[in-house]
Amino acid sequence: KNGDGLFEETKQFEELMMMYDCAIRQVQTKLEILDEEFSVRYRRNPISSIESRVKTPMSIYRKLKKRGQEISVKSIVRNLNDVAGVRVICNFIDDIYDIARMLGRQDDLKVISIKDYIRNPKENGYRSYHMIVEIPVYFSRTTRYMRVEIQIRTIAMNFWASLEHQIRYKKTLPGDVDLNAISSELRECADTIAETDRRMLDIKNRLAKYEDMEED
Ligand code: 0O2
Repeated sequence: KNGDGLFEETKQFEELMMMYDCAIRQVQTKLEILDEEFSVRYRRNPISSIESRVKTPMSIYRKLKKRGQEISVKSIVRNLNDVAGVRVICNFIDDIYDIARMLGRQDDLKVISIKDYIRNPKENGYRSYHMIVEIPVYFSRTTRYMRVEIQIRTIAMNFWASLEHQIRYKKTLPGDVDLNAISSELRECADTIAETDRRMLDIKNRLAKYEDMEED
């Protein structure tokens, strides 16, 4: 490409990243509104925290390259669903499904796909609820329908996924590190965490019944 072509592509890339950033902010606001309403209505917060990020140019490049896809602005829009990512950390498992249902009901948000790794955990023990959604973002001259990946998980699932992610992306581990042993131990931790999440939910539900009686 000549210099002008590169300039145009860079400008478009910069604009696209700005658009993904705006899409993230809209999804984040939707989530904050749901949490706020919940806290007034039920005196508790389903969302513990929200983390979001726009994928870095390097990691966009690596993903396209790995899949053998074209490296261009058009290709990013067409092929990647997770350039904009929002992670919602909930206290309890049923909060995850409540949030997912409430989001899915919103008229301006289109659910493109759902992967429920809580009902169907991955082989390694990974649990999380993934939604790819598309939302309109209104700019000065155009309306763009932007895709956002939303990962919803409990605090405990997030704790597990962070450590597993760190280990997975460690490029150089000393030769004497037994990866199989680590994997099976992680798997056990995932099961323990899932069991604990279920028990915590059960305790919460038992307490909620008691609170209802007090209010009556
Ligand atoms: P990174 O480095 O976190 O960005 P898709 O992205 O939908 O085209 P895929 O892989 O089928 O492709 O989607 P999936 O299964 O919904 O996973 C998307 C993201 O979920 C991953 O992004 C991770 O962030 C997270 N994830 C999925 N599986 C695991 C897992 O086993 N362990 C951990 N720690 N995270 C997981 P990336 O781009 O793969 O990685």
